[in-house]
Amino acid sequence: MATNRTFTMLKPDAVEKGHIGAILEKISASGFKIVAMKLTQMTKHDAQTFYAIHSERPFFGELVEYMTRGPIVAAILEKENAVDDFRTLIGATNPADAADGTIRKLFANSISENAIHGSDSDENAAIEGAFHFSGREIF
Ligand code: IDP
Ligand code: MG
Repeated sequence: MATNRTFTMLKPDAVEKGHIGAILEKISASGFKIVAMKLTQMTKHDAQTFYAIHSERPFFGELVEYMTRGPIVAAILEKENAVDDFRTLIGATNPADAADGTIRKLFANSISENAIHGSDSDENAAIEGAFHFSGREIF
């Protein structure tokens, strides 16, 4: 069943380059309401847990280093068909393959440092949102 929420992180490369404002503007202009948001920094344990599904992949160590090297913006977003529409808005994992106008096409440099995260299913949106936010912060 489709829900109306997804979870996102503006990743360390996007924050380092000063793109928080421009990316949030694009998210808002695309019809997403920000339900919860914070600037935070993931610990190594956080990143290993969040990306546990990729733990056997050759890039896992690089991914954990990248995601912990500086602040991120974590947010929960609301919109009809949120998960699928947000994946469309951010574009393909590799910015070289991302469609024109997508956030990764505009703000990402490489498949590893690709500016932004978007949940890939309703189930993962709920898990990832709960990972970063307590119920008190959301409601
Ligand atoms: P997604 O973020 O588009 O859902 P995933 O395949 O779930 O892509 O990968 C999670 C993250 O791991 C990517 O966003 C990217 O930061 C990193 N990553 C994915 N594939 C590679 C790769 O081949 N080399 C290096 N980093 C990668
Ligand atoms: Mg993914």
